[in-house]
Amino acid sequence: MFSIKSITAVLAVGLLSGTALAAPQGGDSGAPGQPGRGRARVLACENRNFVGPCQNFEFDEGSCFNLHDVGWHDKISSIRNTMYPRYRCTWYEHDKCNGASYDKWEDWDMTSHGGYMNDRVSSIRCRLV
Ligand SMILES: [Ca+2]
Repeated sequence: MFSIKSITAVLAVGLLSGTALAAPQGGDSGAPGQPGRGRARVLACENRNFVGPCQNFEFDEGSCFNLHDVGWHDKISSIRNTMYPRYRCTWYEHDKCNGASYDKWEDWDMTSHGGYMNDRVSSIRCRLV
C-alpha cells in the first residue's frame, strides 16, 4: 500500500515537472518572427526625378504602411519599389490603403499623366509576387 502511494506520487511529480518544462517551449514557438513573412522596401522622394529629400521605408509584406505615421503623406512626387520584381507595391491616396491607387513599380515624375497622385500618396502595401 505504502509503496504504491510512493510510486504514484513520484509519477505525479514527474508528469507535473514534464508539463512545466514543456510549457515555455510551446509558448515560445508561436511568438517570434512569423516565419515566411518578408520585408518590403520603397524609396520615396518629395520631388520629381528622385530629387531629395528622399527616404527609404521598410515594412512587413502584405501589411498597410501608413505614411501619416512617419510624416510623409501628401508630399511624394517620385517613388520606387526597390524590391521589384520580387514584390509588387500599390500606392494609395488615403490612410489604411483606401482611395485611388496604382501600382507602377517606379514613377520618377508623379506630376505627369494628369498628376493626380502627385503629393497625394498616403499609404502603401507590398505583396510578394
Ligand atoms: Ca512633392
